[in-house]
Parts: sequence; C-alpha cells; structure tokens
Amino acid sequence: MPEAIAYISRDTDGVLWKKALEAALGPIDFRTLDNLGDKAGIEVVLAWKPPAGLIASFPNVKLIVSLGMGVDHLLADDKLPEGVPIVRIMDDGLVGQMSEYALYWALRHHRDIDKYAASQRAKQWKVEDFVDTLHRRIGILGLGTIGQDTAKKFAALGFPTAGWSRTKKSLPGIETFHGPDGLARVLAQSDILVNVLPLTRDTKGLLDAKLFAALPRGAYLINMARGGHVVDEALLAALDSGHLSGAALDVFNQEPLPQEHRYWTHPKVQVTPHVAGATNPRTASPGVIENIRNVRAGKPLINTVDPKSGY
Ligand code: OXD
Repeated sequence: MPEAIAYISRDTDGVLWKKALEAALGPIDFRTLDNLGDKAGIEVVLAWKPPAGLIASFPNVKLIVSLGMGVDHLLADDKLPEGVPIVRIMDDGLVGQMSEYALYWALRHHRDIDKYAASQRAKQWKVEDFVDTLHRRIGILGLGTIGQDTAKKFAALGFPTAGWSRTKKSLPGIETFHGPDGLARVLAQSDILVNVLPLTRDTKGLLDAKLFAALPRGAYLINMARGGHVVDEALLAALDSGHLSGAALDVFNQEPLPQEHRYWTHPKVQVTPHVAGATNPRTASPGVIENIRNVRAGKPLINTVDPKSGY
C-alpha cells in the first residue's frame, strides 16, 4: 500500500508540514526532494513549483496538493499524471495577509505617506491635497477567496469598491462586473487597482498597455497575484508617462527579480519579494489533512482545482 507523503519544494524543508500532518494523522513516511526513496510508495504529493515531469514518475500517486493557493506553478508541468485529483491549500492566514498587503499600500498611497516622508526629509511643513475616502475608488481584479476578503475590507473602510471576475458574482456592498465589457467598466473607475487574478492562459499579460490606458489618470497599481499578468514594458511606460502614479509589486515575471531590472530603482515602484501572503502549515494544514483522509476513504475532496480553467 503506498502511503508516503512527498514534499516537493525547494523553498522550505517541510519540517513544519510534517509536524502539522503527523499531529493529526500519526507517524508519516515523509519524503522530500532529496530523499524520495522508492517512488512506488508515494501516495500524496505536496508541491510548490515541482520539477516538470517529476510527479508523473510516481506510479501510485492518488492526490496532488498545491502548496500555494495559486496553482499555475503546478499546472506549468504539462506531464502531470492524468486523472489524479489536484487540490490546493485554502489558508485563512494567507488570505488575511494578502488583504493586509493590499490595504497597506492602498492606504499609504491614499494618505500621501511617501510625499510626507519626502517633505520630512526636506524639513518642509507641506500639506498635500486630500482625497476623500468616498472619492478614492478601488477596483479588484479577481473575486476568489482572496479578492472577496480584500474587497470586503476596503468596503468596510468606506472606499467605493468594485470587483471583476470571469463569471458573474454578487457580493453585498461591492459593485461586481464580469466579462470583457465589465472589465472596461471596472477599470474606468479604479483609482487603485488591485490584481489578485489566477494566472491562466486567459489572464497572462492582461495588464498591458491597453489595460493601463483604460485606468483613470493617476491610478495606482497593486499586484499581489503573479508577475505573468503584467507586461513590464507597458507598466514602466505608463509610470514614466505619469498616467499611473505608482505601483506596489510583490510578484514578477522572473523571480528573484533580476539585478538589472528597472523596477528596483524606479522612483514610483515599491518592490517586495513575493511575501504578500506566506503559506503557514498551522493555518493551511486542516484542509490538507481533510483531503488526505477523504482520498483514503474514497470520499469527495474539497478545494479541488480544475486544470482546464487553471484554478
Ligand atoms: C500562493 C503564493 O499561490 O504564495 O499561495 O503565491
């Protein structure tokens, strides 16, 4: 009977995951990338950016768990074994961190904190023009778990908040749009645009010159989804022309961000190293444990991923 759990990630050693899973499931034959042992014994894979083709070499794998809420890192492997269910973590801790990230940069921009910091450095007592919260419109691209939480928190602070998703959604207190026409409408009213879309064939490169031109002049961008959504040259051009007033970027087309990239030194860009939300085994493990139990008992899984839609 295959019952080993393989932890496939180069980012962390998996010790906290092993502890969290063992606390609920008892002792586990826990394998890591450097210690995969007999691959026929692997039943469950926990994966973050797995090497292409590796999971397909586990002949008895029954469940693939994405260690990120985003699954593009996993679906990039075009050799994933067919018919093996894929689930993703659902982590309230990570969701809360992501909305905090968006709120932090939005409020910092909204309240002109960087301008006041510059005035302080120049010892200048200078009052900036004030934009009322009711007139600072927020647009959220993507209304999954993270987008909804973020939207709700902006709305609770009194910002007029709109959201856009591929399919129709309705959320109390949030103006919702969907489809291509809906995208144009949400962009036209986004003084601060927050991107939390999944990265799929349809959303790759969506944040391009056309999209930036559709935003109001002076709009601010917060990208905490994936770098692949953004056409970097288009964003830099929109910042340089003054059409966009700034951008807080947590994710990049290439990570780590290459040393020579203009984002590092651009005066209107804030760079963080893909830290908007960190997966924490303490908050993410309950759903994974439930899925391991479900797959062993032949019961339906939760937090399933549809590889066709890409999320
Ligand atoms: C995720 C991430 O997908 O951390 O969860 O990027």
